[in-house]
Amino acid sequence: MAAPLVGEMEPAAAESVYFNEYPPPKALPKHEALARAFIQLHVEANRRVVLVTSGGTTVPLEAQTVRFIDNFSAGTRGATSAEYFLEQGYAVIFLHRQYSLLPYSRHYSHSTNCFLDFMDEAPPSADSAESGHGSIMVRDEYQDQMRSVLRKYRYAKQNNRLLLLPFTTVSEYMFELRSMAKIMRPIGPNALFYLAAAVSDFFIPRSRMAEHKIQSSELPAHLQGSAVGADDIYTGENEEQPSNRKKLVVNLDPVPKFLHRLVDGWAPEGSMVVSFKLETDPSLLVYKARTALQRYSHHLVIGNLLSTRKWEVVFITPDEPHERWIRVPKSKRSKSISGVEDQVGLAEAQKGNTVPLDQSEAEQISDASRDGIEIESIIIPELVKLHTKMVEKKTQE
Ligand code: 9Z3
Repeated sequence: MAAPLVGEMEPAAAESVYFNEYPPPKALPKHEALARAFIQLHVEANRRVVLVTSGGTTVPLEAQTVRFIDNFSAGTRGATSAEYFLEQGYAVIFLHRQYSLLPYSRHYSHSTNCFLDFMDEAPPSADSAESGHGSIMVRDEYQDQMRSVLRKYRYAKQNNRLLLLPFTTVSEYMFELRSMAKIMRPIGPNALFYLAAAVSDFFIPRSRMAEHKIQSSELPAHLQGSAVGADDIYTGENEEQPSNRKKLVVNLDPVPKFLHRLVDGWAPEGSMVVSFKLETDPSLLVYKARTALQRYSHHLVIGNLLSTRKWEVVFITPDEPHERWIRVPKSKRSKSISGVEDQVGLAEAQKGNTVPLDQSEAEQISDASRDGIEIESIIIPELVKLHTKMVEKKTQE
């Protein structure tokens, strides 16, 4: 009988197999020390702490990695949500894919919002006459927005409210998640897990991974050895029109689902765990989100479709109303190049469960952003209400 795949084992057994197979990330001891100090500070202040995971994960094809599989996530959901959690008084551990979007700097990074477009060179003043250069300044039309972002950023930094921890591969993500959850134990019910990272579902186990760069052409016999075996590269013999070009066939295993272990083992007693479910097919979203909630027995699944994720999400909860849609009102939707507005509403199973936004709330929110409302500005306050309820229940027990 073939040995079970790690993704098919009991959660605790899968944990030890998986974590024994990989070396922990080099940065882990440093991250753990930073997180311990961060948690200590916020336990003393009796402050709530949220672990936000954000961005994609890579799946290396080689141990000395030249090539990897990746996914679309830029970390917008995570970085934006972190800002709204900070606004709600939470301290945030931001476990993110390296080089994905970060809270606050996201407003001025990457090519869509390049920081250089916000700046200008002032004409030379009397003081700068010698050099002939004016100082660099923020353009008039961006002053207010940038001041507001800068103040919030500096507040978070100076008051130790935000801890940024990067990862790259799916296994680094797993190690970091496990460590952070355990380190957060002293926080108890004040801890919240907000798992927005797009974690790869498939990977190559370490035992089957090529050590060196996979070769695209045959090596002479005396150089063959540690490279990927001939079985993994085939020449297309069974094709109708055989080609001479090499193909690479990649055989991936399912990544073990560690949400069970997070909920039942790693996370603090009484803490709240929120996972995300991403689908592209509207007819599957609610079903898959409900199934995830039943399977892992946690507290909330936030479902979203790739094409409408900036305008609507669904809260799937164990308690009434079970399915609750959160939507940005049509007039306040931001523009999105990849989004498909026609698909808003298609995934709703039980019509009429949308959270109404009262007018003043909507106006307040829209002032904060030039391009319409960010859906996270609605998601986070709604989620904080649920967390508050849980915390209150736990403290009464
Ligand atoms: C999400 O569903 C996030 O909302 C997005 C955010 C990744 C869609 P962006 O970074 O996108 O703002 O561009 N995250 C979770 C996706 C995921 O991998 N969920 C797992 C699944 O669906 C469960 S943990 O099976």
